[in-house]
Amino acid sequence: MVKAMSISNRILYVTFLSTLLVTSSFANGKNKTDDGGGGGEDDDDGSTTEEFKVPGTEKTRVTYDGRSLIINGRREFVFSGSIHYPRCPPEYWEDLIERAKRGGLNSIETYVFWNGHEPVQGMYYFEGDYDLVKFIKLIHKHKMYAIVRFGPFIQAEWNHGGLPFWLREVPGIVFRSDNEPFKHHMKKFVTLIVEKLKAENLFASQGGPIIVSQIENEYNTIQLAFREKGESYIQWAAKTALNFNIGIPWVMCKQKDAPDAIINACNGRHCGDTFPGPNKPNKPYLWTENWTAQYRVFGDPISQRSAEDLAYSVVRWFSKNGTLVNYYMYYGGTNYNRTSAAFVSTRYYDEAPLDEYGLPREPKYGHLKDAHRAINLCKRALLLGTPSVEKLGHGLEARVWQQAGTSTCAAFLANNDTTAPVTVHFKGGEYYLPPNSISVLPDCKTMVYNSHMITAQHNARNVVRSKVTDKIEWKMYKEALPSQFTNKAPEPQEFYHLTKDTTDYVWYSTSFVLGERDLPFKKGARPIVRMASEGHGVYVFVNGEYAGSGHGSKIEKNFVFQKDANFVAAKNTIHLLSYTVGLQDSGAYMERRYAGPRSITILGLNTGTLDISGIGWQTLVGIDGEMKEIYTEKGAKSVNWVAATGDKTPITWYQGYFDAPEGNYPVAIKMNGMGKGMVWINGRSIGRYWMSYLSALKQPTQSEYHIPRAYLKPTKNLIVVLEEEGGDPKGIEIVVVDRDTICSIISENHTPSPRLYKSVNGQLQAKSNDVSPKADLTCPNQKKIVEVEFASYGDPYGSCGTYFFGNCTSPVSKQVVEQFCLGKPACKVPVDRAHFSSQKDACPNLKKKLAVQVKCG
Ligand SMILES: *[C@@H]1O[C@H](CO)[C@@H](O)[C@H](O)[C@H]1NC(C)=O
Ligand SMILES: *[C@@H]1O[C@H](CO)[C@@H](O)[C@H](O)[C@H]1NC(C)=O
Ligand SMILES: *[C@@H]1O[C@H](CO)[C@@H](O)[C@H](O)[C@H]1NC(C)=O
Ligand SMILES: *[C@@H]1O[C@H](CO)[C@@H](O)[C@H](O)[C@H]1NC(C)=O
Ligand SMILES: *[C@@H]1O[C@H](CO)[C@@H](O)[C@H](O)[C@H]1NC(C)=O
Ligand SMILES: CC(=O)N[C@H]1CO[C@H](CO)[C@@H](O)[C@@H]1O
Repeated sequence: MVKAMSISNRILYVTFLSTLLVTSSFANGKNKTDDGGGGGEDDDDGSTTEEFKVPGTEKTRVTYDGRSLIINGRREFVFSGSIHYPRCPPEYWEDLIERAKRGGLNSIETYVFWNGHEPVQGMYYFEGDYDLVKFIKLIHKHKMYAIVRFGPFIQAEWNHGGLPFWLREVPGIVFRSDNEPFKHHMKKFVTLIVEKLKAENLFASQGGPIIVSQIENEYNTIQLAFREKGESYIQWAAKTALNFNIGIPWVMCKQKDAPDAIINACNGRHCGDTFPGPNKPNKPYLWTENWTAQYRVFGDPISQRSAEDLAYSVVRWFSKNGTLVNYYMYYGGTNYNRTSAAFVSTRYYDEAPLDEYGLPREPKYGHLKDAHRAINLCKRALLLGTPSVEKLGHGLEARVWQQAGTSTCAAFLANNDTTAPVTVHFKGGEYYLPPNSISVLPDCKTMVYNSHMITAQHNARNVVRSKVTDKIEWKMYKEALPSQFTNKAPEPQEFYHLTKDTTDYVWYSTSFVLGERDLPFKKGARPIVRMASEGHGVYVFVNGEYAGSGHGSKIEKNFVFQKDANFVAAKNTIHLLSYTVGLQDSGAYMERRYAGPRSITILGLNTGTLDISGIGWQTLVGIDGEMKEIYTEKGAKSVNWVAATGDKTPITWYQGYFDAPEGNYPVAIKMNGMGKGMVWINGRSIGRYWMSYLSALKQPTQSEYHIPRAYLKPTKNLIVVLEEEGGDPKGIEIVVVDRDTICSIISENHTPSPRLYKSVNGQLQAKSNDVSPKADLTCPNQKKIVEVEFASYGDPYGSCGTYFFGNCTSPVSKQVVEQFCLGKPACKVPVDRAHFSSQKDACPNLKKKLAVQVKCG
């Protein structure tokens, strides 16, 4: 519940409210319902705003001391999540912000994306996906705080780390170091953004939502490369930031020597255990990037960060003086068009609490929400008390926060051991701690949360072929090898210098004459074309025939292509279609990264190796279909499309039409049978796909690509696919995505849920007499439970979507769960022997677990 809103509403005050109102799905309109996962309860932490007041700070809207940020005179915890506006169409911003708020966040963090705002020097863009002001205003509308990281270097797996390409061409520039050209442009852009936000009164000092800003980003990682210029640059950056006088604190993450007034913040996975602390006693513990998973590059296998591990580190952080956490990412979204950095996949942090489609990924979303509740139940002890540490044994530790002279006491019991559960004794009580877990006792007695005992529901994502879009009639347009070029030089010219990052492609071509005596005499022996490239990939054609392809990787962009080909005793022509997949986003001297072919030789000739690197190379920037914009309705008319034959010719365009899939669920496209390229929907690029780059597990890194419903019309949507390698589009499927499979797995010795507690004047109170463990299930979107797909009371195992029976299961498991749940939008099934032991219990000594999987519909 929102409380104490007596202060004028220009002033921001946020408590951790959760309401019953939820938009039914990321992709649809206005229907409101509950998200499930135990949401919907009253999250009142019972603390009054009065008690967190800090004398004499009312005038400054946001300040800080060694304990916390002080916002409008009060100490606050900040639970923040990163959502990047250009990684999501604006149609969904509000849904995402609401969902983040329901996940227990009170703040949204974003970077500012310079190369989106100033793609051409002096030409600014703040509309559509780049409407930063609108995004911040929506955060304000939902009474949340905002953290803005100006960069302007942001890394973020974003093309060129957010720096515009034109910046590379400023004479004498060295990025992120002490030199006039860089400082001039950096200051100019940051000033522009600060002024823009100021003009809209968006800083907290003006009554707006922005409470913290950041200048630069993880600079310590490259500082040494610039020697004394690194030091003077960071001093200058600090001074520049402070001189804006925006009345809110500035941070620098991963900057251990952040100049004073600027707070050095931690980025990492386990800041509670790795952060050496602020560099001055009057700076609070802030955690600006807590990685909710790991971003992926093409070629990577699936990676996960478990909800348990994430919850452990967040609770640990707050138990060790932490007062602000930012989940990086809370919603990752999509790198549309050509916005991802080198080799980064289109899908970004899909493993975040809100998945790529904006659907809550359970149990991560619910379990973190519970962690926020549990921490808030300790708010008074944490913010008004003092800490002490008690060792309870090897790897066992109690951190206790007590307010002198009162009964206010909160404890955090950690078992930092990767192998064994332990029962610990603490203040006369006994507590079961699974390995690598931390428990929260808001009154130093009652355990309301343990990071490794999840009471929130789980869910599984279903990807279902759309019925409506079963068949797309594909037409194709094959690109011819170019014969007209725009540039000529002795050697192949540097790639980025040619493209200026307007396209992924450059054609390089040359020709040379071979005589009879050059070619091998041996029948069947063919000369080999060998090319060393600085990246990222190439398609090679010899005398009009496709010879093959090669590419580098995120780690090693350079590669060597080598393949035999059909050379003739006459004039031979080589065409190389060289490509890149985004600019690099990190490291020192980013302005000096190069790509493209470097040296080309013909091996296996009778007359020895022929070096053709310097014999004259013509170039053409971009490919024909792209230049003619044949991915738009209008541009499509400029070429001849014929029925697709499935003959797998490289550099072929495909087009077709489809109607919007049924229902309101998010939509994606599965690129089965395709190699590499890009997809456009009604003229808008949904990003690069790369199916042929397999991970070590022999799987594509990403097979499904998000099509925002906002890009779709009800009927006749134009889809255009550029296939570079030669794929066959007939395997492509349009799919709809849901998380209507929900689950719970819970044991007899689970902690109760923090949802069952509240704090009344700082005293912990159970909301009901019954706090025993229950499988707690709520369908998304007001749906009802239509089927119990799995139920076992005994020793089941597995995860949502794939549970298995163990050695002992109550024969009435399914029947009991059906009685509790079938036909209902939500249900709670007690993990109680009385319900499940209709007959004789076959395994009375077993600690029982209940696993339930149901389908909502
Ligand atoms: C919202 O719910 C109403 C009633 O259940 C339904 O008729 C309507 O189609 C729904 N609208 C959307 C956008 O889902
Ligand atoms: C937390 O802050 C207190 C008071 O400033 C300090 O004594 C203590 O060392 C800090 N704890 C950690 C884990 O840094
Ligand atoms: C666990 O404890 C060890 C030793 O005290 C410490 O070095 C490590 O950082 C801790 N790890 C975690 C994840 O808490
Ligand atoms: C995609 O990026 C190109 C530049 O790389 C730009 O010209 C184009 O407008 C972008 N298209 C969309 C739909 O954002
Ligand atoms: C079932 O029993 C077998 C043999 O006692 C044991 O190896 C196995 O781990 C048990 N399975 C489960 C799920 O407990
Ligand atoms: C290890 C890891 O995930 N690091 C990432 C943290 O987030 C920043 C975003 O700015 C990335 O650039 C890092 O690579």
